[in-house]
Amino acid sequence: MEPKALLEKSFAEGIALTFDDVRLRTGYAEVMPDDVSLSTKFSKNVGLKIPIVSSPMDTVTGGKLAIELAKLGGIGVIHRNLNPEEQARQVSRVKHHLNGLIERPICVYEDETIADILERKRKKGYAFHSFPVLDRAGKLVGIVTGNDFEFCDDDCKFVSNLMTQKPLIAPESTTMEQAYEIMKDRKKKALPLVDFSGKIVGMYVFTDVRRIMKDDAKFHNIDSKGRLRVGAAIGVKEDAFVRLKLLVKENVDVVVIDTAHGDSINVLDTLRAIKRAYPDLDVVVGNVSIGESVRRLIEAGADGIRVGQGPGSICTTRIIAGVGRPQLSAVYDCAKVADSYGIPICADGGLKTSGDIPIAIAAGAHCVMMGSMLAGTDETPGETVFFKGRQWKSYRGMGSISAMQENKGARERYLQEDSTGKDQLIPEGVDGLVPYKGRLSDVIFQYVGGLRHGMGYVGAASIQELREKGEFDRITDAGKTESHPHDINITKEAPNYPTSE
Ligand code: CPR
Repeated sequence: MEPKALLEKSFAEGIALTFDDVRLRTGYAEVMPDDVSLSTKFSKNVGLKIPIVSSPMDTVTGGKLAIELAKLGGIGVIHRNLNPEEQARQVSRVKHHLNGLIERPICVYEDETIADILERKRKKGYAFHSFPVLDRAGKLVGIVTGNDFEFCDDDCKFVSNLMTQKPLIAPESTTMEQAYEIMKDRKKKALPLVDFSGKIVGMYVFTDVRRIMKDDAKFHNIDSKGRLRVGAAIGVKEDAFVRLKLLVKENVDVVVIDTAHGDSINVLDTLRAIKRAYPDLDVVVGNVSIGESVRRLIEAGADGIRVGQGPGSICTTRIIAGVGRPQLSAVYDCAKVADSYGIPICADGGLKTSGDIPIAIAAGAHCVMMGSMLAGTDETPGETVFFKGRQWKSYRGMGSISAMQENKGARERYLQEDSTGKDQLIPEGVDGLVPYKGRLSDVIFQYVGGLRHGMGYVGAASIQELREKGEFDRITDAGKTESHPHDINITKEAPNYPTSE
């Protein structure tokens, strides 16, 4: 990245700037907003189709939001205010969401009774109804589906009496697209795949395949096996390794060592130990705001850097501890160091509108992490509440008093893991409500649209070009007032401009 005149000058004067201090200059453009490329990276080996990552916060990223965000091209980082098993389960939900092929289908034997199968279904909590039927030599001999169970008047009957014999099958190499056409054509709900010896080696189920085929897959952020990408937050020391064992088993794409002060001995030691134990797993580390911290983390093995100390909308760190660095200068300082190692920077926190995304990128970020801008959507955990005539959803800092009281992980993030009582805790964030925002896809559409327009104005055809070409003007209070709508009573709320709180 070339030096940025304004940010260099402000550094020299000892002044740190943030989003509202600047606006991007326009530049000669040969590219139209619709034609810009938004692909980028979250970490060395984990790509993104849009530069948006969701915060690992318990009011933002669970499995549901992570699925939707990855389908839109970004990535969600599952929070760690839940036990390791539950967190791994959420990761598994994301990884299996597009899994059209069931690699190891649950089978039944032809000499079992219907009662046996129903009992097993109940005990194991299977929510599906189609089972391939095997003989005791393990060969596929039939299939039973929901209809067979529904119309069965005697549970003592053997599976072999009810099953469809010689079911429709397909070879091992059948793709999901081919399976969809075959099942549609033959009106079959399931399609077992068999190898040359007649052994079952997989199965497609029509309802799953149809759901996947209907989604617009070209926007999906997927791994090399076609599964949605997902990240997960971990702590330091023992917490990290307990979680990692389960997360890696579920094929998590990237983990984020999630701490308020990333440049500290426990984080560095944990990072080195993770890279020794899991050399192929990408690890994003933070949070930091100083170039020298980035150097230490990268030298210790970091594959991505999370920048932001105190910009978060729910954060009180700068007020409580007097510490932190306005976000634009933090991103720039960190990016300069990270660039020399080829490691991506994620600008975490403090974004308020879509216009802050191109600003963060022009300052050096490869992607942005959002909490409040995604909070309040349908896909975030929690219910909507009705208050003062409108709908809201809760949003809270991970170091807020309630989050820390509820969970050790949140206390650990703020180095207070052994304190539990309200009187012993020093919160660095607040609890609150944000306006209900509707569907994540609508919200992301506006954010991505704003970014595209920004790139069009700058004349940047890619994220890297925006990082290179983006230059800033410092603005004054008058400039800021001028930037917002003024001298008008707004009568219609725009979908991308917050008018009421
Ligand atoms: P916003 O997008 O809401 O401005 O910021 C979200 C980011 O704030 C998170 O990704 C996280 O890094 C940070 N964060 C979350 N809880 C926090 C508390 Cl209690 N204190 C300081 N920073 C916090």
